[in-house]
Amino acid sequence: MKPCIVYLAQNTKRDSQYGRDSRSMLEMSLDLLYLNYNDQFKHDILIFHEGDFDLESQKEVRKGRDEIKFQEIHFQIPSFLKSEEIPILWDGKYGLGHRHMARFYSVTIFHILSELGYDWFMRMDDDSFIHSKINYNLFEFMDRNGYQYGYRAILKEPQRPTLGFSEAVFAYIKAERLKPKTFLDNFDLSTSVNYEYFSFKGMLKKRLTIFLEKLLNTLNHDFHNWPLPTEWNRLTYYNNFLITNINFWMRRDVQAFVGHFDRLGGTYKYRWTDHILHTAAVQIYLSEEKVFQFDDWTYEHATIKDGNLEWGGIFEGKDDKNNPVVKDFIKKYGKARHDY
Ligand SMILES: Nc1nc2c(ncn2[C@@H]2O[C@H](COP(=O)(O)OP(=O)(O)OP(=O)(O)O)[C@@H](O)[C@H]2O)c(=O)[nH]1
Ligand SMILES: [Mg+2]
Repeated sequence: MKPCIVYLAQNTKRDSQYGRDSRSMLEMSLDLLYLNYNDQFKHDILIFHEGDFDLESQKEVRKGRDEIKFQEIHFQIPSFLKSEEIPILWDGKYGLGHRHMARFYSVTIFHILSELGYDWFMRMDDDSFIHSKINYNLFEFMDRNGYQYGYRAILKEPQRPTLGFSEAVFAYIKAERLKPKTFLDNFDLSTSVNYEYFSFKGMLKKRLTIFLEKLLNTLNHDFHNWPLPTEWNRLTYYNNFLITNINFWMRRDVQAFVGHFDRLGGTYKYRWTDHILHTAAVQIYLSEEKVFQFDDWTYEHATIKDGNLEWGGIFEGKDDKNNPVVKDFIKKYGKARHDY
């Protein structure tokens, strides 16, 4: 087993997307990671950057911790997309850097790490903070239990950056005649707007139609489990912390799926981000028992704007009750927000 921990980082006191002090957050995230975990386990930590960490800054961040290695990368819009179709600012707000980051984590990272010889990785962002002591090796825990994808929290993604995504996934699974493992559980038939279910008659009609269509599906195509198309519930893995097996992502079928969505260009055109693609890929190709939610340790990932909690928050570990960090955070910003 050759695991690593990965950051994508920016050496700035004010990042262009959110105006945050990325450099200080990175150092704080690393200090907590070492204090609570990596002092014990000494995994390699790769910090990807776009050339803005010079040797002096690298030394300052590393602080003598030899496991930390800096890796320079350069982002560009892939040549198979037409750059004139891609908005410089998506919705007048999200710059290209944010979308490069999304492509990095949903497409390129697996190849880069695989070529470097790694078979597992854990993702941390500069605004990801582990607040509890973790006394077991996270990678060995995953491997020993047969898990391939681990996450810490679930996020209900807002509708705007998912428009068309689940339909595109549907198109793919139909054309490829796939039988998704759990992705389809996230389509709630009862919320369908195609039927007049406000009256008793309407409800009966709806149930009967669903039953008949399902029956027809089963009779005609017993290889699949496609439901009637309705709204996706948009529950996604909040993947600013994740831990996954790279061999899963390098599987031929998973690569075909990821490549298909990369070529569609939805990341750049519609801001279909890395966590919605991860969620779909994991839930199409991995059965439930291979996906694991950590809940024992306390994790913080919060988007704070003008002193207010916009998104995310602090997620208390069930084995770390009464951590003062949690109380202080909630007192200042309130409970975690992960539902739109
Ligand atoms: N080098 C580089 N890093 C980036 C860029 N955009 C984001 N990152 C880094 O990628 C990681 C994830 O970015 P975030 O801005 O936290 O994105 P996010 O988690 O989707 O957004 P929030 O949920 O609001 O935190 C962070 O460590 C960022 O510093 C970029 O344009 N260039
Ligand atoms: Mg973040």
